[in-house]
Amino acid sequence: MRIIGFVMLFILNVVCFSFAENKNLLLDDFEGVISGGPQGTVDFGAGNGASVEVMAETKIKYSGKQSLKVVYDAIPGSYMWIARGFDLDASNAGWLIKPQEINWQDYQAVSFYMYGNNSGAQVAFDVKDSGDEMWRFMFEDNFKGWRQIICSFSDFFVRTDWQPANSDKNSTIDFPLKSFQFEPRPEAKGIVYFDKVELIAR
Ligand SMILES: [Ca+2]
Ligand SMILES: [Ca+2]
Repeated sequence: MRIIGFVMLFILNVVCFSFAENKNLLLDDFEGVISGGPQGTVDFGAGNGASVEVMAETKIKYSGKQSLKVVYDAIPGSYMWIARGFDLDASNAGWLIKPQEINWQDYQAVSFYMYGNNSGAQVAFDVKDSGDEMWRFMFEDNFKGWRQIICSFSDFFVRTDWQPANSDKNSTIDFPLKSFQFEPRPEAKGIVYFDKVELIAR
């Protein structure tokens, strides 16, 4: 009985320990209607001659029923954005959870899955902080198929090429973050897919 009691205690400890560990938090899975415009679910657009279109993709997906397909053409000197989150021009682009309901101190990184096309394109992943300051993480489309891109909060840098007019420009990443956006940087053209955006636990 004593041994059984000891084993039970051991199991209980293991269970408690695993429950005590922080879990990753799903922010966005790009499910449901994918649409643009003021009532849209994605805030996207382009300038200086670039073009971008977004749609739901049900065949090439990482999780759930669909991924976000992005067809883009970034000519030299152009820019674009594909954003989800809060306080955007598209009123239905919010994540699965509100920024103020997240315990940000429990997380060290934001990650997403991209289906690469090995195009060599430089891709920016930006987040907007609570002071409307834009932070950037850069990576390259140098792989084929799905890959998880993990962006540690400490690896983001302040964008120096552009900031919103109301940005606090304090060079501090202020939580809660409000939105994220993808931008294939010029010069590049092709198709990429994004899926499963989550916060990575400490
Ligand atoms: Ca999905
Ligand atoms: Ca800031």
